[in-house]
Amino acid sequence: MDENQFSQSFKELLSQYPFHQEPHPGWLKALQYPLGPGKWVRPFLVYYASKAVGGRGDEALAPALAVELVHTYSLIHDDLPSMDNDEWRRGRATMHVAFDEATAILVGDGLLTDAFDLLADPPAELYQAPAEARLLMIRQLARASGSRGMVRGQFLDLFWEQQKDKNEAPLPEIHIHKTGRLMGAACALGSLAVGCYEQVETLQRFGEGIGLVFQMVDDCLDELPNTGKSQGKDREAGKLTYLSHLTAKEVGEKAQEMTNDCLSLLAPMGAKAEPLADFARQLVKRSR
Ligand code: GRG
Repeated sequence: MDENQFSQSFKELLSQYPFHQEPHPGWLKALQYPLGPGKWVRPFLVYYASKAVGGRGDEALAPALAVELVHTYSLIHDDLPSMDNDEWRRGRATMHVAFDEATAILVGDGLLTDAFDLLADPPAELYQAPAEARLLMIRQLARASGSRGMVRGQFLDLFWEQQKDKNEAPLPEIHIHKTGRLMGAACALGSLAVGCYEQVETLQRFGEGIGLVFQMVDDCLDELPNTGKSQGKDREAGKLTYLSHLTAKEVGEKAQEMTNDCLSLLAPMGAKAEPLADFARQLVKRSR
């Protein structure tokens, strides 16, 4: 399965979510609203990582959707008035604005929980990984997103936003958890999905590093218009970002340096890992 076929199949799979026979029409509309126009960075990380260890590509579909469900839940909850209070996401009104706060919380809860159902029991038409691989994928994703992963990062982010001396904030720690862990899990899941257990740790480290770079680039993009998100939101909220200490040019240079370190992790994997490496190179240069 090449990347166009993966993209097409992923799109179809996404449109079939939540795979229930007869969901309530209002609930169905709410569940599908936030899933549309993302960039699918994490699903593609799952796909390219699976290819890097010799997979066909189709093994990545269910885990890619699981990671995208967790990511989308995190965006919905992050946008809530009690968190980042954002009204614009993925080029449209945020979930709680388009619907209401209770629906946004419930949809987030639904997406998060369904991600693990999907890994445990993928739809029949998808590749069925062996039980051991499914268990390992569930554990990997749970640890990356739970209290020691992304949620911890979100807590630290909100905690430091309220402190007087934000300069003390451990920025890399916050972002490794908030953004890096899930990208690390995406890469690890790609490897687990095809039953390659030897490269899981390397790919996880690669994904986490790329996640940190992704966040650095995101901090710079926050200042630009037309990214699909609210412009200058982090600065206005008084958040400490990479731009609090460095110029955009310096952040860009640092991001490039860190990308090179991540890419060196892939070198022993040879040509099969080149598309994953290329994808990472594109992420540093992205403009949205
Ligand atoms: C609320 C539990 C909880 C966690 C929130 C991911 C996150 C943690 C908050 C989202 C806000 C944010 C700026 C996070 C940093 C990660 C990031 C850059 C997310 C946006 O990812 P993209 O650009 O989004 O891949 P799309 O919409 O393309 O999927």
